[in-house]
Amino acid sequence: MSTKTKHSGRFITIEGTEGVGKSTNVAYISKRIERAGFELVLTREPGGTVLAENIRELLLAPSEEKMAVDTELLLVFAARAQHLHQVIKPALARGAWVLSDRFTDATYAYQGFGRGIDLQRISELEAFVQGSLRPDLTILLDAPVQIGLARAVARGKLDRIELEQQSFFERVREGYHQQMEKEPQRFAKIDASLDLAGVEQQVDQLIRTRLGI
Ligand code: Z5A
Repeated sequence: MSTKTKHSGRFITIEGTEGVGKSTNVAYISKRIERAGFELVLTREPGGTVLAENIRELLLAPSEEKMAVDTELLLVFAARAQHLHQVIKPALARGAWVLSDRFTDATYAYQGFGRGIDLQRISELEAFVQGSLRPDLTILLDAPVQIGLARAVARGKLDRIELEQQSFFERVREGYHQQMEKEPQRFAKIDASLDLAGVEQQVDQLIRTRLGI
């Protein structure tokens, strides 16, 4: 199918706690967007460019030296600045759709609610790095923390952040809920505790109603 041109692209993000199925559903949503004939840039955070993927490795590799929470926050935003400059902004400017596996809501949830960093500080960095750019739609895959963690454990080795206590992820999930309450029009919540068919059915419905494809 030929790629349709549009005057302005759409910026879609997908969020949730560990193992809820972001990667699985990103693949499914991508196919739907491409089938509708739009150019799609599929990306992720932290990462999405060579430099930002290097920062991702620093963020996720278990290390003997404990990473200070402010270091973690600044690395996340350093990677994001590069990602926006190199990938997201140029794609949106040419009318492509961008689908990112995580974005700044993850920073509010993990660094803000999880690590306890002042949300106002995160909001200042968000304004500095992004200006007024925000996602058009954020899909929140929501499931009890234990379900996602069990899926992540079954899949294999855990990274530095995945090794956190369950209480950390409970705060992260609560953070996502609060973000959604602040901006209900931008968020769409999916019950990710269902089996894959049940989740895809909800995603299908969401794509039809919110994206019109
Ligand atoms: N982070 C941060 O702290 N601050 C920030 O600003 C940003 C990120 C942007 C990397 O994220 C880390 O960076 C993350 C937050 C932090 N924390 N950690 N660690 P990531 O997105 O790359 O990593 P992740 O959250 O750990 O994602 P994940 O473990 O890859 O999970 P997922 O993508 O949500 O799930 P999945 O791989 O699609 O599915 C997991 C398994 O479950 C897999 O075997 C599937 O086949 C299975 N699955 C999926 N859906 C289902 C259903 N419905 N039923 C049964 N089984 C299922």
